[in-house]
Amino acid sequence: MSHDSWAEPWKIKMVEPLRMTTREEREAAIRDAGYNSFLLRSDDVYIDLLTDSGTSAMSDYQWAGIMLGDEAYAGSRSFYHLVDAVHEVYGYEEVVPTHQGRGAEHILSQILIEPGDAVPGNMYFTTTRFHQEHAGGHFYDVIIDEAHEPDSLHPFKGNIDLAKLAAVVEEYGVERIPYVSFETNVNMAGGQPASMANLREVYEYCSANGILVMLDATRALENAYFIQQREHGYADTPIHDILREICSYSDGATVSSKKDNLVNIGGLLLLRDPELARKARSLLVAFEGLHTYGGMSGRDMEALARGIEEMAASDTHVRSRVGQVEYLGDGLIKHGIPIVRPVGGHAVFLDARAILDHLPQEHFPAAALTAALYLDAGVRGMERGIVSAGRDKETGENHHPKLELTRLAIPRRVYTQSHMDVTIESIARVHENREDVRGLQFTYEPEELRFFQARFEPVG
Ligand code: PLI
Repeated sequence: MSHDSWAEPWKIKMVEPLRMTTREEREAAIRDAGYNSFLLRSDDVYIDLLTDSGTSAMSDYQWAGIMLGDEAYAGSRSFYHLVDAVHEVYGYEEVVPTHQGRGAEHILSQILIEPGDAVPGNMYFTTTRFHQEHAGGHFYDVIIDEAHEPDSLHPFKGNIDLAKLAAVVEEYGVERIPYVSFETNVNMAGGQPASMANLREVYEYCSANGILVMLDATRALENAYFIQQREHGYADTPIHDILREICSYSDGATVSSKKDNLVNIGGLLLLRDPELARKARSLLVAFEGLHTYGGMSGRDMEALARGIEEMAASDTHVRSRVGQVEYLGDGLIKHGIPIVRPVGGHAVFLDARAILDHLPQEHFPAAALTAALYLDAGVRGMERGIVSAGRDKETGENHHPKLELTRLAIPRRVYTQSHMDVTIESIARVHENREDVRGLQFTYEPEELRFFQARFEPVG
């Protein structure tokens, strides 16, 4: 069946009521949360766009799998179903299950990175860089310059700049580069894809130099969709085949299954080399769980196997998923609100630096905008700017990312078009009154991944 709309290829079978709050209640809630949206109670949130991670609605087929999950400690039938689904959809031979994405990042970093190594990657992700640095590595951003420009309409802002990569290789030598960390649909850049041509070129360069390429395939499905829409020669290729080709240009991948894979918990470390997989499993039993569950229950693995099958079974799912994100983004553009363009795959990113141009970056414009948005109508977003970027491990100075963004991430199969309309109206109101938004300052700054638990107060 073909139609022009991105309309959902599903209907609603069960609903979860939402609590509506008053402005006074929201004022108290955000103050109690130290102006950090991570510290709000979900009962105080109307439309929760904090993250698309672990917030998907599962299908009836997945929920049926929850009842059928095999809870055997070792050799669970659900694990073997998961292995089959990964072989079919991603194509990696070795499947190492983990409790979530950062579990896979931890194991991968520990088996490959030696202190003093360099790990080039296309923009950092918070937990990924944490584990690379925790293992003694030094992260180098080798994404193309356009990724740092909110207004650049480059269709593949997730691409790696080969000259930047070659410069790191030149400086360190191949023996000090355990792998290139290549994220699909780069989260911190605004949900921006890499092109197939770039994936292929990076893999060819690395293979020729004996350097591994490890994908962060957390949102590879959404990347595959953009390749189909934007890259010459892929318009008629099914998503399933594009996804397989993306993975073919890598030696392994980490996956947070809480995104593309349509489950609420789970992760994967996927490899080709059996020896590397042996090392991973050897650490897995200490940090995650036995190699046939890795921190997931049998029912989690059953739902995950089914989620992986379902996401790639037809092109309509991802089209509708990204279609809804684009609907929100296009609505904001129509109201003249500065956002990162092109609209990303999993979220719309408000350009807080442009919207609150009366605030210096030291007063955390993206965090302030996120709090102001919650106050207006109970819509919860997330800071993705200087607070998330944290401090340099060596100098202790704040990183100053060029992108100072408030992210509105859309859970999969959860909200309706009218929820998106309410969100657009609320942001337009906040934008109208943007002069009134005050900056924030820390009252508590955690040492690691500070954005999660930091507390603030208004400046002045
Ligand atoms: O939250 P985890 O541990 O399952 O996955 C960590 C993780 C790894 N890579 C990428 C690209 C992510 O986006 C990611 C988690 N993202 C979160 C929680 C988010 O809100 O975007």
